[in-house]
Order: sequence, then structure tokens, then C-alpha cells
Amino acid sequence: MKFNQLLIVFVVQVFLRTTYGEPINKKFPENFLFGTATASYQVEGAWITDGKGENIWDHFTHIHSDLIANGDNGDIACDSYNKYQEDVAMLKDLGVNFYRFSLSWSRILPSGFTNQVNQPGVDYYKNLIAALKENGIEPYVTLYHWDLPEPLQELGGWPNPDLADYFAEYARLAFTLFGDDVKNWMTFNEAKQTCQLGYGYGVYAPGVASDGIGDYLCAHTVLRAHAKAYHIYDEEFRATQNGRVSMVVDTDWFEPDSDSEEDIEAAERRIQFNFGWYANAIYHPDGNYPQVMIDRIADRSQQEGFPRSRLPEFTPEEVEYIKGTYDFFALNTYTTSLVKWSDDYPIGTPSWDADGSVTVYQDSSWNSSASGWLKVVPWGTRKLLNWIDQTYDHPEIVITENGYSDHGELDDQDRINYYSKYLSNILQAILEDGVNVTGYTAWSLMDNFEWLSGYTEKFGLYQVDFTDPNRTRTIKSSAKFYKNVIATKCLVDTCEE
Ligand code: PNW
Repeated sequence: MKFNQLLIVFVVQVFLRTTYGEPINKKFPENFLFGTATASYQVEGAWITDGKGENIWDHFTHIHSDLIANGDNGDIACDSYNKYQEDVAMLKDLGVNFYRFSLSWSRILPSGFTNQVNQPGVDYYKNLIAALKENGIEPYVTLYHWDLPEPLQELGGWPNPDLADYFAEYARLAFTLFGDDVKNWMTFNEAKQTCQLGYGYGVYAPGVASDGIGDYLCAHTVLRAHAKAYHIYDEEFRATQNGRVSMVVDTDWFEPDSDSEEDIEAAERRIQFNFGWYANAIYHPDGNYPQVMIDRIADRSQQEGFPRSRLPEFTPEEVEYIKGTYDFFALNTYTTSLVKWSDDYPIGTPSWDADGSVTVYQDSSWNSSASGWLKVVPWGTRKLLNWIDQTYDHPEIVITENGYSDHGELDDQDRINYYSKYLSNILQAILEDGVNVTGYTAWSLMDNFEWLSGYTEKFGLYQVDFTDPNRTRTIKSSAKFYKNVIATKCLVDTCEE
């Protein structure tokens, strides 16, 4: 080839890589860790077996089956309560370094309180953890992935401040029971979904609609609960167990619609309302809620006739107590949205959206998935990682969820495309931008109960046949792709050494 032709090939390659996100041919760092994730309610089934108590998702799906696609629920789900050995065999075949799963609080404590421990539930997790360890897979354990014991909901659920103590007691029990083997703990998964969907919009269990009030009260308890669990670990367990504790916060990347100052300010405000709401108090060197939330919610509350802000206040002692309660930054991220400046929404009914007052949308040209909210925007994740790196003082970041939904096909090329491009952008953030990302988690190990969407949106690396009483698992093309990435630490056929 002539020099000119070579130059054209080179330019085309760079164009393709930057425009379409062709994966880069560099290797992930030697100590980078790969895993997959699931959550108790989405996979375990056995909802009332062996002494398990009822939780808010059991309750919600049984009472409001009309709100779930095909009226489905997690009564059986993937039947992982009975089939965990098969799950471990899949993880072993994938070659993952870790498996992130969650404990069902009601399976361990049927009433939610620590006065009565359900031994079969404890045994289930002991067996799962032992099987993982025998196969060289580290357990990464989430204490709370949305399935609150129903008796605690009857006391008001997360807006009740006393739940912080009940959660802390449950956390202490979990550290005591499993902490010799579990070295990576996550207190809450995506508290934003718990609080906003559960107690704000009221579309997820427990279905409490209290937009702009209940969601803020919920978040306030959750942040205090997380901090209590962290301090308990610090004071009572860290010296002997030597593990890490963190809280999973989720967000989209929010890209300004234009480079106007207004749109840039709107996008920053949106990420503070969406993500800073939970992340700031824990991960920011100053702690507390983002100032833009404190100011705007106080102002709007006053105009609405409230005697004080709808956003609860942390005392200075609480700010100090919550600040820094993490050992790594745990991030779930799937997609990107665009943000445009908007005039403040009129004063009227309180709501989280009005408190933020910005316009959010997605570009209709972005590739879609089976989930309406999930567009394929790999470059957004690289931008988000850089924003976190700068905003929270260069933390160690573990991506605790990232993944793509389709309708369950075995030759899932769209999922492979998603993973390869997202991983490539993450790798660029590490190698070219110096962001300290040390681990990646594919959501999900297998197709499972996708909340209101039931079994209609599939995120799995393995297919599960939900019409078969055996819940047969079948490997997908994406699992083979991910297995190769884990084995080679490389996203293309051959990587630069
Ligand atoms: C996460 N959104 O939830 C959860 O942690 C998982 O349980 C869930 O299965 C997975 O992502 C896929 O949805 C999300 O609307 C819920 O932006 C809602 C959104 C994103 C993630």
C-alpha cells in the first residue's frame, strides 16, 4: 500500500473508532476485576419457602399484578434458591473474578427484626458463598436490593427514620454471619430507585406516591442507615475481617443539549439532583446534599407555603458522620440523556422534577434496547467516569452494574456490541484519562425478573427458560464474548502487548 492509502486507512479507522466506538486494542490492567450480578428478588424465587417472610415486592406483585407485564412476579423467578449450584457452574465457566448478589432480608429475618433468625435462609447464603469460594469466585454482597420486609413497610418503610437502626442491626448480623468469607459489601443498591420510584412517583413497591416529600424522607433515612452500617463495620469488624463497605449509586450521564451556558448549567444541576442527592453526602469531600438542591428545594418549599424545606436537613454532626463512609466508589450506569435549560416550573404541587426544573430527553437516533430508557451511548459512560473522578476527588471506582436488554435471543449480537463499546470507553477512561476504575460488573448473569417489565426485558448472559419448570439455563453468544474478554483482558482479536 502507498503512504496515501495507508493514511486513508488510518484516518478511516480513527473515524470509525471515535464515531462508532470500535473497541480499542489495549489490554485491561493486570489487576482489573470482572464480575456479573443478580439480585435476590429477581432470581431466587422460593418466596415463601423454608420460613422466609413476605417482603414489599412479594406483596406488591401479588396485590398489583395488573401493574406488572403479563401479571408476573418473582415467586419462582430463576429458582436460584434451589439451583444455585448451576449458577455457580455458569460463573465458573465464565471465569469471573467475583459474583455480586444480594441477600433477601426477609429470608434471613422473616419479621425484619433481629429477634428471630431463619436458619434455612442463613444456610442458603452460607452454601452459596462456600460454593463460590470453592471455585475461586469472590462474593460481592449487597445487603439491600429493594426487597424490604413487609412488617417494616407497615411501620412506614424508609421515610420512617427508625428504619436506619433496624437496617444497622440487620447489617451487623450479616457481617457476623458471613463476614469471614465476604470481603466486599454494598449496603444499598440504587437508593434513588428505592426512594423515587417507591416513595416519590410510587410506581415501584411499596407504591407510595409522595413526590417531592416521601422520596426526600426516604433518602434521608437510607443515607443515615448506610452510614450506621459502615461505622458498625469499622468499629466491630474491620480489624478482624478486613473487608470493604460501600453504597451503590446509579446515574445516567447527562450531556448538555448545546454548549450554551444555560444548557451546561442545566445538565450539571440534573446530575446533582439525580446522583449528587445520594453520592454527595458519602463521596464528596464536603459531604451533605448538593448545595443546589438545598437552595432550590428550600426556596420552592417556602413559595409553596411549607414552614420549612421539604428536603430534610443533616445536622453538622450527621454530615461528618456520613461523609467518607466508603472504601470504593460503587457505580451503576447504563445510558445517557440530554439536558436543556428550562424556565423554573410554576409553583404548585411539589415534585422532584419541579425542584430540578430542567428538560431531559434522549436522541431518537441512538440505538435502542428492549427497555425504553436504555439507549446505547458508550461515550457517555467515559464522560461520566471523568466527571466522577473530578467531582469526588479521584476515588477508586468499581462499576457494579452495566448491561443491555433485548428479547432473549441466544445469538445476542446487540449485547456483544453494547459490552464491547462500553468496555472500550471504560478502558479509555482508565488508560487515556487516568480514571481509577478497578472493576466491572455485567448485569446480569442470567435473564431474570425485570421489575414492572416482568420477564419481557432480558439482560442475561445466559438465557433462562421461564416456561420450563426446571428453569433451564442456556449460554448466549454474549457469555462466550465476555468469557474471552475476561480470559484475555482484551476486547479485540489481538491486543498490543
Ligand atoms: C437497575 N432507569 O435498575 C437495577 O439495579 C437492577 O435490579 C435492574 O434489573 C437493572 O438496573 C436493569 O434495569 C434500574 O429507569 C432501574 O433508569 C431503572 C433505571 C435504571 C436502572
